[in-house]
Amino acid sequence: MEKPMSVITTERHGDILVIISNNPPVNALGAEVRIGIDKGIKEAAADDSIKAVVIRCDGRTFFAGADITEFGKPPVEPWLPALVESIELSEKPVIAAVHGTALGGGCEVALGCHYRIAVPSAQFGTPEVKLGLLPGAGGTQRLPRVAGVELALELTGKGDPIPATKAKEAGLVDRLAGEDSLVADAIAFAGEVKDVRPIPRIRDKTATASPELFETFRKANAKRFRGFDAPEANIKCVEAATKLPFAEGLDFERQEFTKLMFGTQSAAMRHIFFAERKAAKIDGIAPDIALRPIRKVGMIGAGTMGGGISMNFLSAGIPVTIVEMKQDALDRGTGIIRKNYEATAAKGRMKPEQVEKAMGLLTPTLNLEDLADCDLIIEAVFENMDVKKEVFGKLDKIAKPGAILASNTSYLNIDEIAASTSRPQDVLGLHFFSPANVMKLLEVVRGAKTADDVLATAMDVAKKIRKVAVVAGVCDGFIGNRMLKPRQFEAMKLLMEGATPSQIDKVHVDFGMPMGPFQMSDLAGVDIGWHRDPTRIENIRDALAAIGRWGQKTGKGFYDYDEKRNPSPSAEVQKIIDDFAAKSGATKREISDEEIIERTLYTMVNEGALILEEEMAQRASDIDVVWIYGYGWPIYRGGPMFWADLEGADKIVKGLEKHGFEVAPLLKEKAAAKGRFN
Ligand code: 3H9
Repeated sequence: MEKPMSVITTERHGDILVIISNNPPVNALGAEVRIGIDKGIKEAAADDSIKAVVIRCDGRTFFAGADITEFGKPPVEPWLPALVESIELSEKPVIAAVHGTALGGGCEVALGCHYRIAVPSAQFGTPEVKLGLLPGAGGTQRLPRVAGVELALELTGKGDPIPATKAKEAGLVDRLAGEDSLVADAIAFAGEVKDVRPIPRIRDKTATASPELFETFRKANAKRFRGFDAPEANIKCVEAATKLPFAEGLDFERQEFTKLMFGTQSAAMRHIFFAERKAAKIDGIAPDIALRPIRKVGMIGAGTMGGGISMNFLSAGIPVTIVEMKQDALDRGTGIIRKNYEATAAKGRMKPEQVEKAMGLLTPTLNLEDLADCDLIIEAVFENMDVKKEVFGKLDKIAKPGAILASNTSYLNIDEIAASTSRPQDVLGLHFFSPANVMKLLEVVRGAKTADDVLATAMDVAKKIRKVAVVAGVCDGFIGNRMLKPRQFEAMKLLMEGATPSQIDKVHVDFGMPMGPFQMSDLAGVDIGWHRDPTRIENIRDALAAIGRWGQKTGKGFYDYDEKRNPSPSAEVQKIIDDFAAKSGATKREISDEEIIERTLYTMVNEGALILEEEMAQRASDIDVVWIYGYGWPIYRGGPMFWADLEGADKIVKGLEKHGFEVAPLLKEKAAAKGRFN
């Protein structure tokens, strides 16, 4: 987007000076903006004919925060905290006129103002915690003083915004403007308050709370905050607002902010913020390429995946025709979709009429020909190449010209599938992750012949259904599952050499993963991919599956489970492991946690390097996005390739070589050049 000539302009409306920011796309508070506002405030102070000031933004939003691209670069004055301070200390009333999203530093600018007026659709929030930070321009000190300690904890600790209507109830907003008359209403408001003295400043208020409030908040969110540094820093700062005078509170906030800003967690989370946005861009394809319209979607298969995938489109208001082979499977599938929606409604996250609206967009059928008018058809049938080829062969005859044909395969060759049609340019992979209506990741698999506009349309559709999409090339398991393989393989080998499932899982959970490889197996089903022949026992998994240890669903897998699904180590499993180890001649030994990291996580990085070398991912940050949004890699470690940069490529190479792994040339190159992936 082109920058306007001057990002800050001023206008006079009688004795009111209006400072206007126009810094697309989101009015981030970069140096030019800060300098301009500062100048405007000084201009008002120096001019006796000005009685009050309004600060507002052009474009789609009020300031969406500090300019994150400036972080880590040499600071340019005025720094945001100083600017907020100079607004607050202005001897002429300053009014913030808010539309869109007043986020982070933007919210803090509004808090520095003496009055806040907002359109009802505006949102207020301090999402810094999601970047591993805290509102460092006085937000942690002013929010509790104006909106109460409880709300300040929610806003800063969790980072989710609140609507202007709620902000008004909390005292954060003084007045709601008409949706289309913000500027006029703000100027009128300024006229009303221009002579009011003393000028109301948030710094003059006090924040009080019972001491238990903080502990209760910590406890209630312990699971969500596990491993993260920023939530605790936010809590401590809000607590400081209740104990320290304002100026000392600001000092405390500054110290905590600086610690976070120069720590690795925030660097990782900022990396992911930009990585997620970069992932949407396809190298070599013009961003303005004409897209194919997607007005109607066809879904083949009403099982868990098909149903979940359909829900994404229904929720986005896009009609879906869903096909099954048998009536009972169709009824079961549509029944589950309804049940899922009703469960969401029961939790208050959807209105009953929205459930009906979504269900009204669903057309169940047993007839594949009913997909003839669909713009995008997604296949989610049994994971078998012959079955997929047959389906695509049929689709080729049914689908209208230009329809996009997608497979939800998680590892099969898209080019081979595409070759069973006469239109391989219209074919690609859309690999959703289970549960498909919940998981944010979508791997968009680009076949050798996939047309540019087909790929670009798929990326656009992904955004419409609120997925984070990453382009992957055709290879076994694409990006995510391909990297999972060495991890699973090594985890099994480690069992034979003396590690236990709980030791390996603990290392992964301590690292920040939601669960370890064996906990994941038990959740997904130990029998997944099993050949279903109880007499053929080739590995530990076969042995467990053969005796019904299928995981949580049968009450036992790698672990034993009680009625509440609490796991405990199993003597039966240990015996199976020991028997296999004895048969293979492996000598058992003490396995260190370090070795588990080297063999299960360094091997993933190694595979990631191969993926980059083979150009199966566009960039290292795309791999990070896959692992954050598809597999629960802790966001504060920035994804496997970002983490590799933190560990250092040379350390990873040494770790891999120690255990005899073949190291990817790209990884070796990085190690030799002390280079980074990101
Ligand atoms: C902070 O304020 C610290 C202070 O407390 C203390 C300082 C001392 N800076 O998301 P979109 C870019 S920390 C720079 O696709 P949407 C973004 O990269 C900040 N760039 O749009 C993208 O670029 P591109 C606290 C930014 O409509 C383009 O804008 N604030 C910033 O889906 C469009 O973004 C936040 O954390 C930024 N602050 O969503 C808010 N924000 O086109 C972060 C965006 O090249 N921002 N960009 O890919 C957001 O949450 C969303 O962008 C927003 C719009 C909801 C505003």
